Order: sequence, then C-alpha cells, then structure tokens
Amino acid sequence: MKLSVLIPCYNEIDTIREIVERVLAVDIKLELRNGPYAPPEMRDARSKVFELVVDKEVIIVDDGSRDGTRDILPELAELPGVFVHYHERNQGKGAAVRTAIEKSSGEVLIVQDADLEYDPREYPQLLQPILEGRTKVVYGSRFLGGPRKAMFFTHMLGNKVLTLFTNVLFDTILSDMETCYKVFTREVALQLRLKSPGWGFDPEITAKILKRGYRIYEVPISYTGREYNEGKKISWRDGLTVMWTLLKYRLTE
Ligand SMILES: Nc1nc2c(ncn2[C@@H]2O[C@H](COP(=O)(O)OP(=O)(O)OP(=O)(O)O)[C@@H](O)[C@H]2O)c(=O)[nH]1
Ligand SMILES: [Mg+2]
Repeated sequence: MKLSVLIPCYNEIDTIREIVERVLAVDIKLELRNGPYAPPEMRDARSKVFELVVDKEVIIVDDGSRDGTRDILPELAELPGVFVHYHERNQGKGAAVRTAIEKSSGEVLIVQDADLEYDPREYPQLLQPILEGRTKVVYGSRFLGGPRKAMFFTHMLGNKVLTLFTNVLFDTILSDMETCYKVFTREVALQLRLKSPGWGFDPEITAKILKRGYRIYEVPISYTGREYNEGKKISWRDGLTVMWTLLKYRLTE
C-alpha cells in the first residue's frame, strides 16, 4: 500500500525542507482489523489484528515561488521517494494540488501544506479508517479536542461559519471543512475533476465528495497555527470565495 503525500508549495523557503524531512521521518505501520488489506486467511477471523506497513511518495508542486524556495527544491528532489514539479507562474493552492494528484501514483492521497501547522506524525490515525475499509475519505479536524495552539477568535469564527454553511447545504455534521488534512482514495480522486485554482479548493473538494455520496470520517488532530510574521497569508476576503464555491457546487456538477 502506497500513500501519496501531496505538498502544494508557494514561497515557503523557511519551512519546505523541514516539512519534507518531517514527512519522510514518519514510519507508518498500523495494526488493523479487517478491511481491503487484510490477508485472506483473516477474512473470517474478525477479531484478529494484523500489521500493515505503508510506503510513501512525496509529490511537491512549486506554485511559481519567488522567494528562493526553488533553489532548495532540486536538493529535495534527490531524496528517495520525493518528486518535484514546477508551475511556471503562480496559480493558487487548488491548481497546485490538482497537478500533484495528476502526478501521484499512491492508492491513498493526503494533502500536506508546506508550512508546519500540521503534524505528519498523525498520518497513522488519519489513514486507519480508510485502511480498515470504514470510509473512503478522512478529514483531520482541529476542533475535536486535539491539542492546539489557541489562535485568533476571528479565524475560529470564520471556520465555524464556513463549516456550518457546508453542513446546512450538504446535510452533514463536519466540524472542520477547511482543514488541510484531507485524505482520500484514488477512486475518489478520479471522480473529482477539480477546477478551482485558489482558495476554492477546500470547498470544491468537500462539495464534490459529499455530492457524490461519500461520507467523511473525522479524526481529531493537533494544530500549531503560524503567526502573520511567520508567513500567515489568509484573509477574510478568502471566506467569501469559499461560500460562493460551496453554493456553486451545491447547485451544479
Ligand atoms: N497562499 C498561497 N499558498 C499557496 C499558493 N499555492 C500553493 N500554496 C500552498 O498552499 C498551502 C496552504 O497555504 P497557506 O498560505 O498555508 O494557507 P492557510 O494555512 O490556509 O493559511 P496561512 O497559513 O494562514 O497562510 C501552503 O503549503 C502553500 O505553500 C498560493 O498561490 N498562495
Ligand atoms: Mg498554512
């Protein structure tokens, strides 16, 4: 079983090397019960657990960085299992993830931002529901009691509003639609045909997953948000794009 770690990267000179090293440092070994990877002799013994080792490939898509990130990437591309692709001009996170999906070959895919807000050591928990065959899509939620750096009230409110809007439109009970940690099987990825180049990525993928009838499984994760002086870029205007995107994909496709 191979996991594709998709890293969209734009002007992340301070963190790109560290995040790739953190991703490569996690050994994913899981104790599973049942599911599509269970050895045949265990199919009838439902109480037994077996061990599954997960391989990784890391697909970095540089989205036209101009801060020197591109000088570091050729070195990272030398590391085993790391592949780097370049966008000639900046297009946005959605476009970068779309390229990464096209270039990937794993059976399960996870989106990993290139800053250090999310922790790759949580991959095993995130993968477990998919590898045990309980779902095809997992979201890591920052609002289910995991350890977190207490950040801005306004950002939390913004997140709650966007997630509530999603829940009302698609009749579900997500707690964190905007999370970076979205995990899905290749089968799901092939049905998405993503279009939004920028911040429409999270609402578009969520809307399409829900509209195609998949249930999203949520797992608590930790969160260490970065400060604006550490490169945080998101602003309230992006929230309007998100709401418009949710509405659009509720009504079409
Ligand atoms: N901001 C931005 N990020 C991009 C773009 N293209 C790819 N990315 C990557 O997309 C990921 C998410 O971007 P972030 O800026 O961290 O978005 P965020 O976590 O919602 O917000 P902040 O951390 O507050 O900036 C990062 O890995 C970026 O490097 C782009 O055009 N703009
Ligand atoms: Mg970020």
